[in-house]
Amino acid sequence: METTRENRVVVLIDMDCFYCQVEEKLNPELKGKPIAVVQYNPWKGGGIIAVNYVARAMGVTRHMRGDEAKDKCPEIQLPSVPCHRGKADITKYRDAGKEVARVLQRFTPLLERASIDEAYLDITAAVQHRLKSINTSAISVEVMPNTFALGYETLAEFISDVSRFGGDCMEFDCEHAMSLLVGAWIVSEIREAVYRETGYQCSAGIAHNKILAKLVCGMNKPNKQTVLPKHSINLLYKSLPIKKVKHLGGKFGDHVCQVLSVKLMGELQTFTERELQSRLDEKNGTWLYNIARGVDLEPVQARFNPKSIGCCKQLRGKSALTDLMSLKKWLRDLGDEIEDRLEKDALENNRNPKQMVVSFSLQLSEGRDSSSSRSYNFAPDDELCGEIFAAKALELLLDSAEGCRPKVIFILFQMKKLIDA
Ligand code: TTP
Ligand code: CA
Ligand code: CA
Repeated sequence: METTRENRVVVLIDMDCFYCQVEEKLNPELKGKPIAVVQYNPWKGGGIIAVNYVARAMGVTRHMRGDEAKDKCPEIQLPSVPCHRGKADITKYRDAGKEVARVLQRFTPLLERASIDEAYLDITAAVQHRLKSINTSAISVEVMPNTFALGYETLAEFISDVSRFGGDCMEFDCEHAMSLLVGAWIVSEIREAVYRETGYQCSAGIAHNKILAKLVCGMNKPNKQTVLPKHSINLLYKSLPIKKVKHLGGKFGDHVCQVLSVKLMGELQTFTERELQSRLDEKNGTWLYNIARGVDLEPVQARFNPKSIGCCKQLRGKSALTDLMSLKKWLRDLGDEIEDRLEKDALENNRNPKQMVVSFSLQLSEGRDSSSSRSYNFAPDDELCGEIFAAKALELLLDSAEGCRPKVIFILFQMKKLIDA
């Protein structure tokens, strides 16, 4: 098979109710019970950020307060995210995410971690290798439990379609569908290895590019995987809101919907590439034209470690910082947190940052905010410690506030250009 960028087998693995699974592993008594993980803020029992599937079945959802969850489900357990320096400390979840990624990494060098609990894998090479060594009649429902194919009632129907069409149908890219099936078989084995070695369950989406793999990953959960054959893309797009697609969830997506007066992915197919280019711009027009046809050429990047290390603090409403003392305190806390994480990163990955970017939002008057961002390149003799980070950040912040007394509502520290120490 040709390995063009159009015929890859790309997978998104996403952990099921991740923070809950981490808590259940640390405290096995929680297993099988309804649980939700809450964020530190004690108001009304804390904000829920993860809900396990037992609790979901009882009507508990993310964004409820802990107290509401208790109303819905009195026996629910609510472990909370630990707190350090006045903010959430997610070290244990981050470490668990890394533990999973280390297992995934064994199956392909093309692994791209996308968030704390997600990674893309390009397994095209592994699929081709297996296709050479097996008789395709070995592909059966039994070798890939909990697998679904979009557009089919059962996986067996998809398998039988793939064997029947044998490449004589225009719409049906049989060769690629076969690769996806073999991909699903391999992904079953990958997920099994993750479970065996870490105790965590995950779900997966299997398609020919990142955007589509991500779209179908969440369709069957937990502990399940979903294949998207190319010929089912239009079925998916018929009812899929544009805003659900990666890169279209934010302002750009709003702009697209407004300029073109559309809401669903399927509606985009009525526009020519030229039309899209003239209503948006050349680059975005082409990108949209392609994705409207299920084409996304972005490769899976081999990347285990994040490109930058950052931490932030929202200080909305009453917690907005108005005096220099409390501003200094928060900058120092964030600086110290970054120092800890950089130390860990230096130990694990032998990297040091060459640049620091500080972003912040200031409230100028009621309802009027301004955001800005300043960077500082470390000098060779700068010490990489919280005190220095905080001092530099304060300089940058005061400099951009131009003498007026700032009311700070958001601070973000990012360490960039992480290069071998
Ligand atoms: P998600 O993958 O969005 O959700 P999930 O893993 O809890 O559940 P699902 O089975 O539906 O995938 O997020 C991963 C973890 O990130 C989640 O367990 C908690 C954390 N998280 C937050 O801290 N804040 C948030 O707003 C979201 C969405 C997630
Ligand atoms: Ca998840
Ligand atoms: Ca996720």
